[in-house]
Amino acid sequence: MAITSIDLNSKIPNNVGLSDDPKLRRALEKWLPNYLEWWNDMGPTDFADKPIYLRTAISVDTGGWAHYDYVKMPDYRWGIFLNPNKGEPIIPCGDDAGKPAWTEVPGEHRNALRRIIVTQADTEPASVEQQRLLGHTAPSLYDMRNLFQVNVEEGRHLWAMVYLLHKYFGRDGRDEADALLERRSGDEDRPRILGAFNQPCDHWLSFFAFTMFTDRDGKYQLAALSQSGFDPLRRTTEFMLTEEAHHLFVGETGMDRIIKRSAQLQKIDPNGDIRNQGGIDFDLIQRTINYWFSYSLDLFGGEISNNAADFFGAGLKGRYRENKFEDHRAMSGTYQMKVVDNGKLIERDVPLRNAMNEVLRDNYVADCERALRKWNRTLEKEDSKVRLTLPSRRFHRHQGIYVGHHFDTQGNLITEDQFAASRDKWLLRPEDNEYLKSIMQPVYEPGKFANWIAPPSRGVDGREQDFEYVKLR
Ligand code: BYC
Ligand code: FE
Ligand code: FE
Repeated sequence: MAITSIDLNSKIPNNVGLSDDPKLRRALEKWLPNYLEWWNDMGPTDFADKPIYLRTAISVDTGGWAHYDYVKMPDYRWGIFLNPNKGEPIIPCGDDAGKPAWTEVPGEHRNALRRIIVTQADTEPASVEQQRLLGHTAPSLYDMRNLFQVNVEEGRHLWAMVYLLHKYFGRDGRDEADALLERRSGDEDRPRILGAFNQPCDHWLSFFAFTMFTDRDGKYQLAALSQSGFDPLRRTTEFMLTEEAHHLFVGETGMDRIIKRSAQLQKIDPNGDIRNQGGIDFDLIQRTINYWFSYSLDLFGGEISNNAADFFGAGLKGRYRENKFEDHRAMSGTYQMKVVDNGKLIERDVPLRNAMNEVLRDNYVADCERALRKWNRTLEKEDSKVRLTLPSRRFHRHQGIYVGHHFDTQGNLITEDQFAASRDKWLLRPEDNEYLKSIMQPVYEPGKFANWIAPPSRGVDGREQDFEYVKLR
């Protein structure tokens, strides 16, 4: 069997030749019931017996990998898929740039590589846990279906990483794979690894902001790992990126639909009072943007980072589209960034390799700015004067060089007291959640949408908007 063709009859669908590796197959088949137990305990609540119109990966060809049909979530065919190799892969970056890529884990990079894979893996089940109650307040069957599509694919992303741990990291890898099912988002004693993945995501405004801003970190981290010298990691993250595009679509268009509807409700109301019409006011939308954008910026790690320099130098993690750069070693350049020095912001030159987290964050911020421009065009089209913005990247940070200092949303240094006094103006507050939960009543009739969100411009897989995306009866 060619390595690129998918074995769909296997208990675990795969294109990695599991049938030829009985030991690995047995280990993964032993992990499978534990995964399903985790899914039943911590995955979406209550909709396990409902057929959902989901896409499943059945091929790794760019054109035809997706197959759409009704599936009950626990029966989803979670599989292991690597993109095929085109030509002889090389190490894209770092000290060994240009040499043949590794098909086994190099001993000297074993710990670093395991850590990267475990960190990536941990985010996938975490997000499913954060979103587990949202089906109960879905604004439409279309949105409910998209939520569950994202959830099952995050589950598959966990499989993608667990495969690497089991195949390449022996006993340690198996232990890490087990631990991934034991940590819990938001748990005091055994939390998920990264900050954003322990924040609550209790309503759909946060769901759309999360898939917009936090899944987008996923895109850029996966893109950097798809420039890895470790060939299996590169090939698996390349395939994950094709699924990730849908998550970002859900987030960006979900926010856009809320913004559009809010502008319409503002026009309808005699006093321009959006809440009076049961909608989501723009200040609240702005606070949500500020909140999830700042937590997502943290996911890129410190601005000045030895880890980042080591990962790049070792060829484990490259830049976004590393192939577009001429110099893949990045030994000599510097990166200018603003640092706090003696109570003032000053420019400092940092060796380029140490600034690799910030370089990737730049790509991310530019992408978010593009989405904001799009949302503001929507406002313009609805004759609204409101404009939404991204806060400064220094605002409300919990990782990196700005921790311990306080900034306003423009990025100006302020005192702790000034920050505390404005906090409720800038960031989500408990009453926001109460209000949002009060308006988020489920809408389960095909083709109907909650009052606080505009319908999408088209359905899924060419279907109509009133298609029965989830069969609840
Ligand atoms: N929260 O040198 P530093 C996704 C830790 S999302 C808590 O500044 P480094 C998805 C760090 O671990 C993509 N801790 O950072 C999205 C280190 O700990 P130790 C996930 C944090 O190492 C939505 C210390 O601080 N993929 O796929 O250069 C839904 C100093 O570290 C945080 C990856 O993350 C934080 N935010 O970079 C579903 C890729 N940030 O050594 C899925 C793999 C840093 O002191 N991970 N720390 O114990 C990495 O490449 C790196 O670990 C990071 C951090 C970029 C995350
Ligand atoms: Fe993912
Ligand atoms: Fe995702």
